[in-house]
Amino acid sequence: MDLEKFKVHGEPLIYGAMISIALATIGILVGLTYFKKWGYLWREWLTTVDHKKIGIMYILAALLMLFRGGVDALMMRLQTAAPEMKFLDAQHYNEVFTTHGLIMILFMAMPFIIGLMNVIIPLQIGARDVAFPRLNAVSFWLFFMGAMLLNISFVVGGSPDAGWSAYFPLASIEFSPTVGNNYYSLALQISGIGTLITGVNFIVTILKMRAPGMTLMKMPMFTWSVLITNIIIVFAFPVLTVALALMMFDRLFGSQFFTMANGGMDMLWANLFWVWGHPEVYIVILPAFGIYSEIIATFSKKNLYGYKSMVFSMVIISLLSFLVWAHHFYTMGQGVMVNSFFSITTMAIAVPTGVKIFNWLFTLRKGRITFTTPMLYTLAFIPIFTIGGVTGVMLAMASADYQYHNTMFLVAHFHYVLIPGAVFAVIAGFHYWFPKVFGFRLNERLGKHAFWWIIISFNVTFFPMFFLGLMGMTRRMYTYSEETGFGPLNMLSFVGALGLAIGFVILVYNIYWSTRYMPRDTTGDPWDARTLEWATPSPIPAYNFAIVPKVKSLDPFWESKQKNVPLYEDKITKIHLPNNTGKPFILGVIFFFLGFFLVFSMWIPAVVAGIGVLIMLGAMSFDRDEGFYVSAKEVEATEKKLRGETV
Ligand code: HEM
Ligand SMILES: [Cu+2]
Repeated sequence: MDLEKFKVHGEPLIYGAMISIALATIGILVGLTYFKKWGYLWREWLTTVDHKKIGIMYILAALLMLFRGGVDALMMRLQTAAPEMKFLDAQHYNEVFTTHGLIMILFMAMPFIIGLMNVIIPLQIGARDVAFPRLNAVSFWLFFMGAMLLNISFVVGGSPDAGWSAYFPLASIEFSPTVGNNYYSLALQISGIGTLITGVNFIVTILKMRAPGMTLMKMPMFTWSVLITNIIIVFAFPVLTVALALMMFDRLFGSQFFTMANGGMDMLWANLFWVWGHPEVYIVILPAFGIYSEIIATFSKKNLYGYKSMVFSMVIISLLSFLVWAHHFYTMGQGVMVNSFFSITTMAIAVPTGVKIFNWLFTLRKGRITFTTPMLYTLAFIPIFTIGGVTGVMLAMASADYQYHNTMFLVAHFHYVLIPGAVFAVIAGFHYWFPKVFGFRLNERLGKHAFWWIIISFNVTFFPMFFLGLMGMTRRMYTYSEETGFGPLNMLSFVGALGLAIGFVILVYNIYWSTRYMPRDTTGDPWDARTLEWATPSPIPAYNFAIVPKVKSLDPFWESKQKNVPLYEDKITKIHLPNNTGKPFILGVIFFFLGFFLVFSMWIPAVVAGIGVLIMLGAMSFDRDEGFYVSAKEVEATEKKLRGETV
């Protein structure tokens, strides 16, 4: 066999990455063996079907990917910090911005959101788990293995290099002959199937598993946003599935779907990609709106202003999100009528979004506001996201976009939308729900330090990019000459990126510090919050609610505290829970190998792995799990212990 194709050559960076990956892997293996943790890892995590643990694994993976995507970002900013830098060559710059974009959106923002939604949604609706706990584990392992597959591309065979949007013909085998874009088509496919399954699982969970009395219009806003998001997932992801399959055929088997010759259509890719890609942005941003709504209500001590219009505007946004995709390529020549249509639909999205912004402002009005860390991120989100939105309307004007298109102005715009609209939200949600999951708060002082570093540095990094774009600097440009005058603003942006890195380091340090020193919270409700998840003890027992709550109003927990409305009317009885299973993990591993073999066109191993997948699917279909019961006595004892009473 030709081993040459697995190797990546040339850069000290890559050798460095190889060595650090090898060292980290050896470190983890040795550590697990030394501390005898293999059994624990398998029993408690790899085979778990508990939505809370699956959620935590999603979030850990997302934090890891935030680090990877962040290092990519720093490398890009260093390379462009001054004219004629020689840090990365053109090919590596291409690979770095491609993996940065892919990882940040698909393997950081989305899993972070899905992680929070896993942990919180069943609690918010008063359920004991998601509708299909085992399928939930399948979702996680497919996502995780897809992410790993993309990540090894940097050191095995080479990364994708045609941008995160992988436009054809650039991404075709002719112009991108390395295995990089094979990784793209397979890694995204595997994790995308996982996401699609999540979509189905959460729609069913929210529609069927709500506590008695919780009508649709009594659902917390985060639950609403997640329901709508998962409906978008179910409609958008199949488009990606098909597009990626066709891409794989083109690259591996020489079909001609997206080529420019033999009847292929390169523009078809751009259309399919963005029919998925634009809704995808809303998949990460709508849950963020939900998170902010919860936080604003809690820390203003008021119920959310304009509940119905909040829901209605999310529904409108979700519909419009499918009708705007061509705004990504006004310049590709589809004519005035088409461009006008997409221009108008795009600008129309600003209306429901504006409604939400005003609702948040009205919720704040006359509220008793406490400036906690999650609240600070929420308050910072409002003006920063508005800058993103307003520049979006500028880009939406087709004729003006002929100037802005593919310049750094666009890069500035989408970071101004995505970072407050997704990253700040997950950080805020992380701080907000952390005590629920782990039973203690994160340190507020460190949290605020990190906040100021991140907020200020964010603006220092990205605001100059608006001007760079207007000066004519295009995106994906790996270097420029002195005469362009792009130097100083790029240097400023690099300094900002360093500040962002410092902010994130403080954030991670805070997790470490708080784990060691923060006092435990036994109330289960450290923020005096409103929704049902806060009615459980923290950390949350495996069965969530000892007694399923009865819901009579919006913000039922708040009502129960304020007006002494009882939440629980039944007695504690035995609770039924599903057993753990190793099959989803094994399925994920086989999928990983199937993907890997296909990337390198190793047909026989690929067929074997494919058969392995089918066998696993068969085995899982005929699996019968009777589950097990936790006795009423055990439930009572656990409740007492978690509430800090002695048994
Ligand atoms: C943490 C700080 C971040 C920095 C400093 C940063 C920096 C950059 C830069 C400089 C580029 C453009 C490179 C070029 O066109 O030459 C870029 C592209 C991109 N970034 Fe970020 N970024 C950050 C975070 C994020 C986040 C959180 C997301 C998404 C959630 C994101 C998504 C993207 C995407 C989709 C691209 C386009 C990639 C492509 O052109 O194919 N970035 N980023
Ligand atoms: Cu779009």
